[in-house]
Amino acid sequence: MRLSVVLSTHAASFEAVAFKGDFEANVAKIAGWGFDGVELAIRDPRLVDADELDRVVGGHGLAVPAIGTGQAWGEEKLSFTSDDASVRQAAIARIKSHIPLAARLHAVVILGLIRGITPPGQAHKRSMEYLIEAIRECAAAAVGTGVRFALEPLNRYETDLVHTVAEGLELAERVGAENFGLLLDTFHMNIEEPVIEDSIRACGDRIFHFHVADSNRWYPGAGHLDFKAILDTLAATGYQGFVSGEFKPLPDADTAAERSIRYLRKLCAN
Ligand code: LER
Ligand code: MN
Repeated sequence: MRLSVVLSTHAASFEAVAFKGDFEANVAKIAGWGFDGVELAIRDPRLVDADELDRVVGGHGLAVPAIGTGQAWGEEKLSFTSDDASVRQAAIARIKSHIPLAARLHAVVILGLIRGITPPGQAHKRSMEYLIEAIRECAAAAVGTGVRFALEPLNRYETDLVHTVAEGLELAERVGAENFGLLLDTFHMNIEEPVIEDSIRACGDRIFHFHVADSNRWYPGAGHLDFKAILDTLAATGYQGFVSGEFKPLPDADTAAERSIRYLRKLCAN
């Protein structure tokens, strides 16, 4: 099993000095703990020097399995489902702008909170139509590049749009694009799925990426999820991608990362 961890790098951290300092130091630590990859949170790819990124990440022998895009919602409120057409267009343009970097890194582009939340007064059905239009446009723009998009079902406290794997699969059916699938996250699944393993099986080859956090969103092993059953089920689907740690930096980021890889490697060895 190939393991990665999310490097939640604020956009500013990718700029000039900070990028060369903190970013490289973090990448070196992640490689040192034995991870195979680093998942990058990138608000805007224009802020990233792709050559420098390649040098740092490749230099430490790490892959970049996925690019997270949620900061564009968190910091700029870009949303596929806004009631303002210019905001929807900006969100689509932002996601399309990730395609060249994702193609270069062979990374999946994550569609998480960029889907937004239904604005007051807008029907849920309308939001879903906007969401489908936006994903179709992004997916079409990536045809021939090898880039794939993964929408992440998120728990009900974060959005009103697509909480479960079943809803995600229905969306994938409606989008109808080969390069569109789902990102499953054990933290969200623990809240929304009746039986996590059944949902993993149902998603099968539509699993394009996978996040792990324990029930309390601490590192795997710190809560009550059955990671042995979850990861065995994931492997049985034929999933070849990365299992990416996305958890709270508690008791601190370094300890969490180190404990997570120790726990997951031991689990896989048994
Ligand atoms: C992002 O991968 C995620 O899981 C969300 O909970 C972020 O808000
Ligand atoms: Mn996640």
